[in-house]
Amino acid sequence: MNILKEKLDLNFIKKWQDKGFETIILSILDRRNIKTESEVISFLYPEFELLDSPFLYSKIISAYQRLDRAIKNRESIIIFGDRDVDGTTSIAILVDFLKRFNAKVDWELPVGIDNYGLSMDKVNKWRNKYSLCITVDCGITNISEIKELKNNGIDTIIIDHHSPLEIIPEAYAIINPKCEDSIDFKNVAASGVTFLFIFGYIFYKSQFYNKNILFIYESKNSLKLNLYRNLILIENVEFKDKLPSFIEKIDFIFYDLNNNKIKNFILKFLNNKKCYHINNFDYLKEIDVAICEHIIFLKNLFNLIHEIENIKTKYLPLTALGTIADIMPIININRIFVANGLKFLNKLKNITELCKRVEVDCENITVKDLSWCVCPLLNASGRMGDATITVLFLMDNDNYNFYIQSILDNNKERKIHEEFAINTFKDECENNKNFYNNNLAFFYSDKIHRGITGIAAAKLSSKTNCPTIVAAKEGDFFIGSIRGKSNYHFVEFLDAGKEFLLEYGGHHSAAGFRFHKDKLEDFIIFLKENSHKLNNEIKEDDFIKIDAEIPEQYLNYDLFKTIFTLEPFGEGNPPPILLTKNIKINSWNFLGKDKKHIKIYFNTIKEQIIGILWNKAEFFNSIYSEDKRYNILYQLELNKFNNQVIPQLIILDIEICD
Ligand SMILES: [Mn+2]
Repeated sequence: MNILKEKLDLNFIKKWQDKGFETIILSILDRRNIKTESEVISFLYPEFELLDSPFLYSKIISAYQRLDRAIKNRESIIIFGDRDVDGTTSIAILVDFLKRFNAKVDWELPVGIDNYGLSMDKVNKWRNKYSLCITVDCGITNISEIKELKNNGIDTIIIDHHSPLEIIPEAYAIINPKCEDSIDFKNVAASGVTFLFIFGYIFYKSQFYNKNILFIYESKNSLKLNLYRNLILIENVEFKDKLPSFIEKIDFIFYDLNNNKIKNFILKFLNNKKCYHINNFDYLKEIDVAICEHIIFLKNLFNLIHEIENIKTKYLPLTALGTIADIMPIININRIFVANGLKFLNKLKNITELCKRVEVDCENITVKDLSWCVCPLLNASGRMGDATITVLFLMDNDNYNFYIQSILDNNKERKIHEEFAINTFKDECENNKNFYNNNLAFFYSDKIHRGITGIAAAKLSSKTNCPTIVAAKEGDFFIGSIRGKSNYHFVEFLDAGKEFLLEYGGHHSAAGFRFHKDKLEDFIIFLKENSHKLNNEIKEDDFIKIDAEIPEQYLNYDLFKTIFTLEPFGEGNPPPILLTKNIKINSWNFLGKDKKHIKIYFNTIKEQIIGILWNKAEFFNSIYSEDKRYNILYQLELNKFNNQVIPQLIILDIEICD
């Protein structure tokens, strides 16, 4: 067992233990480098209030001003998005939201053989019809189309999360974390950027926009004065004997003061201002770190802006879907989107019903349920040619049954195409990857559907055990996807072929591309020359980093409860890898019809716990001996089966303890 157990920072552990946090949770956070007060709190309490202020986006106010003008003058607005889950949820959020403000809004997305992003065809069609265009999940690379829109008298607001090229489009405003120096965390899906956009607009329309708000509270026998403007903490000072100069320009005051003398003094000084007494949230107050006061203040402020609760329930579930589907890491603000989105998901009748149809329980839904069962359904219509139905479904909470039927029909069709593609290639896996030094596989055909290249590549990669490319030839072009496990970024990999790729993009382990049929030879040569970059072989000295060692007496059902407070798990936040030494096996049996897996019953002091060892029956047989004790490396899983939830260990490795 090649493991690495990193040393713990005992000062860190001690500090938070004193505040009542569990040691095991703290060990995991420490080893995952979640250390500062705000990182720890935002991880353990992914509260809505910890979202970035939308006003950190430098062009957002001019975007709001332009949008306001369009709404006021009854201008026709066109919203243009993308056909995948991130694109369709972004459209649904923005269109539904703007309709509440009586905006005159139409929307479109690429259908059929349309390429990703804006096109000159669209631009020409929109002339004389619209005066404002808002792109979501695309736009940042549409330099000439946006210039042409401008020439035609159409302003463009770009809401995107893709990386900009060297040239930035001549848009009216660009809202994109990858174009902002002041935004540290840039790995946000378009649905997340769209949510921040509408959230900021609600604040922009409220009485608190551009106002100076003072938040006064007592902490450790001192008095803290925080100045906020547009949800950004501008200044924070400790009160000694003199009030800070910014006191002169305060518009609103929120206070939490117990000492009457101080209270009277301060409130007298500020007597002509509007004051609100703070309601405390005890679970936060008790922790006693500054970031919790920030959350408490914003909770009180947001209580006065009623629309905020509405947009949370209505749009956070869609934001979560876009975030998960685009494989964003579920850390930082994505964790806030996903944790809260999952919480409100069962409030949306359309999505609840769709989940029901595929036997997913909306009450205890996980990221895995969404990415394995729900996202493929939402993608199916786009893959089969037209994602219009997906957007209509996402926006509709009354007549969703009709849309669900179409979605399920499209999904059926998608599966047929997918199976056809997999059957076409599955017997060639070994030969094919041999051709690329076993570092990758490339399959192409003019008989497969362009919409399923991604799923087919993902499924084939589990047979090839290497990054796998599937491309469909359609007309004069090859359109394809690359999927699979690699330490190398797929977009970076495709970068090397940019001379003949007409289009490419995506994420670390999922990317797509398009090239002209005459370039097939070049593409194959490019793959051969670059395949070594994708070499995944685990080196002898590679080890698995463990998150915590669990002594046998703590390996019980309470441990599951503790560990699952770190949910939602997913990309960027995997279930912790745990180690328990010197444990006894009570009994075991084979699982599966070809006896490839093993189910093990461990005897711990308190409970009998089930462990599953996938695909390693042979290995297990070779080491098992009745009188021995074992060291195990595992993750915890709640196995939902027949309306029962069975806690079990997924065994990653096992060895005899000596
Ligand atoms: Mn996207």
